[in-house]
Amino acid sequence: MRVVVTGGAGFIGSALCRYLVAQCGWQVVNIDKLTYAADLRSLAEIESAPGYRFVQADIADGDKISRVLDDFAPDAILHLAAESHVDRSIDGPGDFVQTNIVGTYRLLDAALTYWRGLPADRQKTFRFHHVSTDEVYGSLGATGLFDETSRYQPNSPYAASKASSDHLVRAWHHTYGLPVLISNCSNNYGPFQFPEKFIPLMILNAMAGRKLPVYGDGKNIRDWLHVSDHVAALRLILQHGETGETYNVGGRNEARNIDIVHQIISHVRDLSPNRTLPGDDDMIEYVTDRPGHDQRYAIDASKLENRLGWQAHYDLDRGLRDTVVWYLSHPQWWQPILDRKYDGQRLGTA
Ligand code: NAD
Ligand code: TDX
Repeated sequence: MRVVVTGGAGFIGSALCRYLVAQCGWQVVNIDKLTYAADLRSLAEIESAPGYRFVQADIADGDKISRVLDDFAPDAILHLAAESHVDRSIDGPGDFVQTNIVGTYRLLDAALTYWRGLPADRQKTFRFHHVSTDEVYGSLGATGLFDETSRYQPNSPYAASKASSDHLVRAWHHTYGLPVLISNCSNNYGPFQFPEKFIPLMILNAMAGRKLPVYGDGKNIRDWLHVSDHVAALRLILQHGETGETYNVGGRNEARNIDIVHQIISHVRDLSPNRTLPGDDDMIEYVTDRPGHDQRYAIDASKLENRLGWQAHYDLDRGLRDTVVWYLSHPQWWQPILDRKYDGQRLGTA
């Protein structure tokens, strides 16, 4: 398989490129603009593999994207490039509208032109796979799960921009016949995640003796999916999913934020006994809640499990422990990220 991955220098995209090149032996061209969230060092394992190539480009640059498609002639596009952090979307929604909506539109446009130029047999097998989020469905109460028929009710600017991109992808299938797939997944975690996100931020703060900032009362619930389970699902959906369909991906690992924080502290204590940590309550700081903070996300992944035979391998406790081990043993990856300044400030000091 020859595939273009967009956003392949980000957290999930880099895991996907490593998996497809190193484990599946696929040819991959990674297109990424290299925003603050990108890190080419996450691709060191495959950077000199013959099947891998990196192109720096903005997905909104239709001409450049078209040149890559014509030159590489992929069998599929896996679209992951996005602005991905909810808090940033609240402070500055413009980049989210530009990349997640306008960028997806331009990418679809380039993909459609490319697809129309393919011979009939390759048109049939080509796929445009759009990677999206469970946040498009809004927030759940104490019970219930999101499935593929759940109503779209995005609450944050990020979620609204991803919902818009899902609708564009769907329309390009319905109107123009582009063979698309959409997957909506829950919160990912694992190695190489940028430390503005909840789990790596809490791990690094605990390791450094900094306060752990918990929004609101800490009782919001997320459904955690290990990134390696996610990339395996993406490959399965791409190869065996039905075009025009949506697949929800979730690890059946619901947890309250505050419980994750306690688990992380406990793993850090356990795995680095030479580090003296104060009691949990002295490490945790309850801070002002995120505006419009969704209460609960939870995914029903039975369509993917029953039709395509996917299973999550990680339970949350093992996944969290492995992730703490990874951050403890990779300061050379995260220290330069913490040392950089973002809009004049270091991460975690806002
Ligand atoms: P990330 O922020 O770590 O990486 C995003 C990547 O996209 C970066 O490398 C960035 O440089 C690139 N990018 C941004 N704008 C671009 C543009 N205009 N052109 C080209 N490249 C651009 O994000 P992630 O966590 O890896 O998420 C990947 C995808 O999965 C996103 O579409 C996100 O919405 C979706 N998703 C993420 C999660 C999660 O928990 N992380 C959950 C559900 C869905
Ligand atoms: O410092 C923090 N303190 C805190 O309590 C941060 C950064 C987060 N939180 C809370 C907010 C959420 O309830 O932790 C939870 C997880 O927060 P994030 O890591 O920001 O993730 P979330 O907002 O749930 O969105 C994530 O999952 C869906 C990804 O960032 C999105 O890209 C994805 O679509």
